[in-house]
Amino acid sequence: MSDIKKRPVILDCDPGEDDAVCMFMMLASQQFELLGITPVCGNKTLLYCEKNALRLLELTGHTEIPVYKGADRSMARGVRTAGNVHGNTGLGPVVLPEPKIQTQDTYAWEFIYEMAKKYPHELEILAVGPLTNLGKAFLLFPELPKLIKQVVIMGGAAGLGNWTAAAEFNIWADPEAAKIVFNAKVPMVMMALEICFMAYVSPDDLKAIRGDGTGIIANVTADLLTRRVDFGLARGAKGGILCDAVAATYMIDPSLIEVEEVEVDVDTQGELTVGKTVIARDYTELYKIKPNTKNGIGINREAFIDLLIKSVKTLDEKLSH
Ligand SMILES: [Ca+2]
Repeated sequence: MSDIKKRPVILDCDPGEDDAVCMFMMLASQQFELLGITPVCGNKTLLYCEKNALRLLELTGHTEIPVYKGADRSMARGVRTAGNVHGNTGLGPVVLPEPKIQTQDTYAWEFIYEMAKKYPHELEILAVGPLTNLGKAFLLFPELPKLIKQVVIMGGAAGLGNWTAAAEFNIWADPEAAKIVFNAKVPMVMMALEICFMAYVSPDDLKAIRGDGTGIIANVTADLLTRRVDFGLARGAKGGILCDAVAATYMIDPSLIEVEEVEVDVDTQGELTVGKTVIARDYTELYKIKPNTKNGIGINREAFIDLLIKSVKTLDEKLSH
């Protein structure tokens, strides 16, 4: 494996319970060189998201991966967070010690640009929070989009939103940034709400993730997911969703996810629809669409769960050595 060139990637996130699982999956995969993590204000304020990123790197023994200073508010709408959806700290019931490692002095958007110049046409960005850091990067460095291989996001919805009636949280939290990113002519891949609902975790999956209960990462992952599974079941679903892990799955093994080519733009003006990802398919009659995004429309759920379990086991095996 060592002589195979690794894929340079930056993880942009707002940890966040499902961000944590996404991070675990990326850290476990041997395919990537994780160049850095760029937290952003989202599920919680930046301070919490930043600390959680540092905590999760310490937990997994990956303190060599640098964390950069991200945006502490949206581009035009102040500080927007998900309140207590992810618990008081952002990691639900999981309590981790204060981090010893620290955030770098460099800003996220500068780091992204530097890495794009260092790895032109190779750098991939996995963005699973509001798109503020990327939006700023694209605004400040107009030549940046053409240097990036792809941006894979969790965000948006073809149909109903989960934060407002029309909008999914990540896009609602910074619609102006999302609009910049979708219009930047960079290859986009979107894992929206619909595919996240397909990729639910059942109570049996949760047991399998925890395994024999001796793995640190296995236990943390199961603890992060328990409330979500209970919440889903109480609402009549078959389990809980962990959105950001779906985007990590696309990065690791895109064959598990079916995509369609669509044109996506973001509404920043609507009275009721600010933050809605407006998706045009080929049956739009008024004009020929110009596809700018691959949108996930189907997932091999069993293989997704297997990949999740394998990732958790890999991290625990590394920790036990
Ligand atoms: Ca997230």
